[in-house]
Amino acid sequence: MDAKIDALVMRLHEIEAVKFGEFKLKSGIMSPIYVDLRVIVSYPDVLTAVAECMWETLKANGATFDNMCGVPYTALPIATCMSLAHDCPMLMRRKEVKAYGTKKQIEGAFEAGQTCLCVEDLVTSGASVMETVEPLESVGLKVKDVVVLIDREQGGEARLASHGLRLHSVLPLSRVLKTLEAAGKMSSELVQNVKDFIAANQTMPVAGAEVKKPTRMSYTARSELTDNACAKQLFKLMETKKTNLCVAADVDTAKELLEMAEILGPEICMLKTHCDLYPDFTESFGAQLMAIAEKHNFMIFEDRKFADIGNTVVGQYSSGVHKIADWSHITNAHIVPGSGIIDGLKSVGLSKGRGLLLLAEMSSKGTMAKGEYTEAAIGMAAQHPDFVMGFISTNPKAWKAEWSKGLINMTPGVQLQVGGDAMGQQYNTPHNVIVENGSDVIIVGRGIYKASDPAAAAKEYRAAGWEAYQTSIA
Ligand code: S5P
Repeated sequence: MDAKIDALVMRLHEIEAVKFGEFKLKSGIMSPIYVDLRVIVSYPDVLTAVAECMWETLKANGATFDNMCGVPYTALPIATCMSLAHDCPMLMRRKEVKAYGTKKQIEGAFEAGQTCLCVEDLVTSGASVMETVEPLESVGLKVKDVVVLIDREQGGEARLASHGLRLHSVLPLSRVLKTLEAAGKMSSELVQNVKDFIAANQTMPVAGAEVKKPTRMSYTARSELTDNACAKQLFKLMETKKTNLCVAADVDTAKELLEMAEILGPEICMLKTHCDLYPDFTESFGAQLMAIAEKHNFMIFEDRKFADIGNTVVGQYSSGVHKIADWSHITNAHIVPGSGIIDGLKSVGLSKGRGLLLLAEMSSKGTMAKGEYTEAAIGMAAQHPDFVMGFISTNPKAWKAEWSKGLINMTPGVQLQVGGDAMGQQYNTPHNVIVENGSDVIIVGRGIYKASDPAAAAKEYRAAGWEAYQTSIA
């Protein structure tokens, strides 16, 4: 089996299903490793070997099951090969079933109570496996075992174990590295580089790591501590809807924004807009977006980043082309002009029940918003508890100055992997943002709206953000 697995690793490298270098992932993050197993369908010898190694791993580990179901799409041909070679019935999960559709989510012949094996090509956090396990369980099937070809060793096994699932992997990523290094395909420096990347991108706390005592108050408890109407509504909404995900839908047109709002509405607590991006902005935009927000129960945050003197921002907030105060529950401001900017915005927004976020820190490399500047923002927020609802921040847990627990922290620069883009944006994971850095809301842009399936990506971020909140709650 060992020689067979080594040979498979070499073939995967040859056909570039596993590549090393500097890869810009679709999400914008730079990664030293790229695994794309979709290509194996074009190499029948590889597909056969993958299916055989997965089957042998299952049998060696004593897994038993009545039927199997692949996670769409890459694992479908793998499951089909195993099914045919070993005469084991297969089921299929439909990926595109709408909540209101009449089509079945699980296709095939089965009986409730049977045990179904879940087949996946690659596991990172375990979130996409859960998207197949949940519908299988909802039709009465039992899922005990999950088999994958490659485990990226980023926390997927622990996450699946927390749902009572046993992960069988043919190739933990460290095994891939070991084989390729021994064959002279990777330098020891490159191996270390990949190991560092994996260590920095854990999606679950690493076993054996020191477990920090939870310190967080629940969102519900904090809704009692704020004077601001928007903050109260948002804290309660997050708890009841079970989401702390804000999507930054930086799409090109108002039309696309409204479409995204409809699609992502069920997953989010807030939608962040940049209305000056839309060439097709019209007077009716606000009313249309408000109707969608009401329907799906989320709040609107126009990320205007006001930065002028009080007198000027009054007009910028209330009138002009965009009339932001009429439709956006929340907006934000830099404190660079001094607290007069808050007075100006408050004179427009307070009577409308709006909330203001101060930019206390920023996610971009080289930001000047740190140290004394951040402390000044905390001080200004304390002067306006009725209107200032919280901060844009990146590491509120490390702040020296005290801030009221009624103030809410929202963090941009979030993706499922640590990294950055070519223009200074820096990304952190939902777990780090919420648990390690003490923020409340994850703001995710390209990680969701650039994904091939934004709704599925939003589900994944929502689950990661909520899981992080729950692990940190007192
Ligand atoms: O410090 C900040 C503050 C904000 S509001 N850094 C940010 O990136 N943002 C916004 O968050 C930014 O304008 C964009 O809309 C979003 C991040 O998008 P992403 O595509 O990088 O996730």
